[in-house]
Amino acid sequence: MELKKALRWFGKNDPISLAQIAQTGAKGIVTALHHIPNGEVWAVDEILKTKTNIESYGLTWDVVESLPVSEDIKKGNPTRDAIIKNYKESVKNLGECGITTICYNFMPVLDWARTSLSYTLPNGTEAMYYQSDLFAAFDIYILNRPQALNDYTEVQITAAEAIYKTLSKKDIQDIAYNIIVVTQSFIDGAVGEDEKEPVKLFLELLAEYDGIDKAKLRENFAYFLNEVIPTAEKHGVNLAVHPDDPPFPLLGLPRIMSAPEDFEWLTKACPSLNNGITFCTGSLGARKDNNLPNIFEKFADRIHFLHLRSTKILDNGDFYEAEHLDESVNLASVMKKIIKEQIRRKACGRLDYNMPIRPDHGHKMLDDFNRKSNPGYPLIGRLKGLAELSGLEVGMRYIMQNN
Ligand code: CS2
Ligand code: MN
Repeated sequence: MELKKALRWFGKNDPISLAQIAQTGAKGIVTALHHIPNGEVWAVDEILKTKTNIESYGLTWDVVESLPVSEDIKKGNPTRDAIIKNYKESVKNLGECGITTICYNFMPVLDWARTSLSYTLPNGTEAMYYQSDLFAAFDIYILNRPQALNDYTEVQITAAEAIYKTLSKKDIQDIAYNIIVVTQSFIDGAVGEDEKEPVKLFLELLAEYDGIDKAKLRENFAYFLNEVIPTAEKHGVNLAVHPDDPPFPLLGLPRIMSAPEDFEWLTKACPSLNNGITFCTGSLGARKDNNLPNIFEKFADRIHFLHLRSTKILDNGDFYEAEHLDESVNLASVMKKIIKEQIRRKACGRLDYNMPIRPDHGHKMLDDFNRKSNPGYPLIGRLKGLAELSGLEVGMRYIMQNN
């Protein structure tokens, strides 16, 4: 028995090809139908085209990441029922094509957010970085978000102002690009470069959440789950919500999948085991109070997909994406629990015992600097992560079997 190791592929527009991924040791692919607009049905023939293409490289399509949840569903707009109907249709079609794990998120407006996509580490590799004061400077002085000043302390505002004063025009463009364009286009699949007036557009998107607090967002999430999960159950599909990244509220937006109490809520809102979690150690690990091995253990039976990497949190709360096995996260302990859960599921006859894992992001390194890639998804950096995680798995399995 071996965990299903996978890499993400962004479809035909991904500068990294399936042929390259096939050489990394990955057996599975995590992808989406990026060419289909949010909210529309994924038809069986479209799903099969991608599936056949993946299989022609000796790989399998193990996970959909993501089947995006439209903003209208998150906001609870009257149009949501029609979009949810399409979502259910896509879930059914995927199930019928044998693709039974679907990752998605319920983060308003943003997906993951970083202030830098290319922070240079001492050995010359590049990582993604989140600097709180710079993020606040973006919010208060670049976006000029109307409510921003109410969301920070005096100390934070002073620090943000000091940083803002040091920024060049190019820095300002870069940070707006990193936060707005990259995360927005991640939601749609590929990173575009010709976004018009991103700040204005972004402020409009944020303003649509006026009056939607944590309780309201949870209510809208529960509505979605109770509509979609019965369809997932019927077609043998597991849904796996991705945690908030970073796991705290940003830009006045509520975030509701950040910590164990949120997963507790998720479980109660819709108890079915098909209502599951993507256990992303990198996202959850950006909060010191999230104990990853404990969280895994508590929600193990509904973890359907794993993103493994570590996050290094600095004393002031800033963080960066460290090497996959960096000691800041106890991935060895997590791996042990994953293997235990796999064995437990198999013993009780569950078909979904083989939870797919992927290394999530990777550092940019070596030949990655000569090749285009989506932010966070360089080839060599992820290959390194995958190789390290595979080694950890083999070693851990050996120790568990021989003790
Ligand atoms: C991913 C997320 O790149 C990443 O950090 O883990 O973008 C993830 O794909 C989405 O949140 C899932 O909907
Ligand atoms: Mn992740």
